[in-house]
Amino acid sequence: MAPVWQTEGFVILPAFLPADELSAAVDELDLLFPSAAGFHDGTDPRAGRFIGDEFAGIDTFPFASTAINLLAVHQRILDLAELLLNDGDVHLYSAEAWAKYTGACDYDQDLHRDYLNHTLLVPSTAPAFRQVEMFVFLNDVPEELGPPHMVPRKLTDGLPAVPNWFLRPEREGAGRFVDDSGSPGLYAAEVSGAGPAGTVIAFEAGTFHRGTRLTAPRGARYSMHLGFRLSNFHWGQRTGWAARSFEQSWTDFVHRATPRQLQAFGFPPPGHPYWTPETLAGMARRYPELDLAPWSPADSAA
Ligand SMILES: O=C(O)CCC(=O)C(=O)O
Repeated sequence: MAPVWQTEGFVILPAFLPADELSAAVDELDLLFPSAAGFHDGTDPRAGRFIGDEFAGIDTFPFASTAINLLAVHQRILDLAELLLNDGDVHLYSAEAWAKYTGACDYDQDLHRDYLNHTLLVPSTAPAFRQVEMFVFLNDVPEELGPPHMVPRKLTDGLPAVPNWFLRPEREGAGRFVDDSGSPGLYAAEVSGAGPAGTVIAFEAGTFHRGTRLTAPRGARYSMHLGFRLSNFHWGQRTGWAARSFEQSWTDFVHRATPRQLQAFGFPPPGHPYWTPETLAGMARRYPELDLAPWSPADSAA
């Protein structure tokens, strides 16, 4: 898996999250989004949000469901991030949940890399400096439900950082970040990420890809989009978790998360000098249901 990710720039892992480990999150999808029937029958009052803007279907972490929050840092997801980044100290810098519905808007995108809003810098091909993004399917995503399409790196390795959008043939655009010369070779080389629920598509921030159209009648696609980097690579950013850490959904997540999951958000690991009687007492007040034993000096020294 790791060599493929390095040569192709992405790896598609069908049903990487087994159904029984996905079900708690899937069962709570309705806390975030309308069901397919609720959207298409117009019976869900939240349906209007999704009309006309593909990005309006995105919720950001912390989500309204603790099970979905926990899934973003599921142990298999963290294992994968550590494997692909070749290091045990990974940081989750972005977590989004996304609902798309057939007919709500045009989900067909032009080929692009995501780096313009995932790093202050540009992607590096050096294995030590990679960021990994992941699409995680929460339902089955056949071709008719708009899976992302990926372009193998061997076709794009010679392309400079700018332009970043290579428009579909016949489309016109302007600006230094846009190339509208057609790029038929890139579109012909696309690999579909279609797969069953639990599929993870892991890709490097410099890998070209795009969202595609939903055509299935009364269709809905639910996914998560995660971004990981090594914790000391501070230039890889998209959000700061503290900005919403006063919300109850964050506290509910913290109360159920493991030290490893919390470390992915920036909690210092057990044994770190931050953990003192003073900070532990404060944390006990802020997060009254969090078991602080793993961070207590006596425990972590053991
Ligand atoms: O949701 C997808 O399938 C891909 C979306 C995408 O690539 C993007 O919005 O940058």
